[in-house]
Amino acid sequence: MAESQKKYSVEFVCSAAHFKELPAPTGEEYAVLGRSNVGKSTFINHSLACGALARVSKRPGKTTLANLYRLDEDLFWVDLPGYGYAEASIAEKERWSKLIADYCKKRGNLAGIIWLLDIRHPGAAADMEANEWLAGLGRRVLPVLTKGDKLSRSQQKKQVNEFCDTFGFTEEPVIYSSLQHSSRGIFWDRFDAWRRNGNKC
Ligand SMILES: Nc1nc2c(ncn2[C@@H]2O[C@H](COP(=O)(O)OP(=O)(O)OP(=O)(O)O)[C@@H](O)[C@H]2O)c(=O)[nH]1
Ligand SMILES: [Mg+2]
Repeated sequence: MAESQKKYSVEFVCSAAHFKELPAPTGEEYAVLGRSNVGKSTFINHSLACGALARVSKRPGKTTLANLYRLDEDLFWVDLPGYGYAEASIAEKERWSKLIADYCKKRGNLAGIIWLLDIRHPGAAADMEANEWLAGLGRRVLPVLTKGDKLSRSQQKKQVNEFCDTFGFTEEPVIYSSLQHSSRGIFWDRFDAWRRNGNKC
């Protein structure tokens, strides 16, 4: 894919505060999961070159609903609220956790989880907890390290090794930066291969 080219014509489908509010599953769906403020919504906007479709904020806790996007007839992505945001009210945190857990466990057409991790913070407590939970879930997971532009090449390499050691990744995770056009092509090559691999099983 040419770096500047749009891969899909993305449209927003709907938002859900609770699992049962999601539309009936159709096609193949992928969730974008990660700690609050890791860059999930930014990643969606940038990788899909869809402007500011997903709402972004400097402050954590911006995405509070599951937002469903249609990429093409049979392909959907879901932007989820972040986990690990300590400042939200107890009630809100409980709703987010339940929405994430219900969605990841029960969604019938969930084909895989794109798991975003901040490249600067391998082994953050909330991610360690998520890692255990994901291992028990048995879904396919594609780890992506965000905010790559915050580190030099040599620091990136060091962090990638650290992530592989900490989480036992067998393949080096993709490094993403919403400030670098080249990230798009690198990510889509990996995603398409991962998707094809899953569809073979
Ligand atoms: N430098 C840099 N900043 C980024 C990158 N990705 C995201 N950010 C910034 O990180 C902040 C959080 O981004 P969001 O996309 O709102 O993060 P989120 O994970 O959706 O956050 P919640 O919805 O609150 O869970 C924003 O200020 C973004 O501009 C990146 O690749 N590089
Ligand atoms: Mg968000």
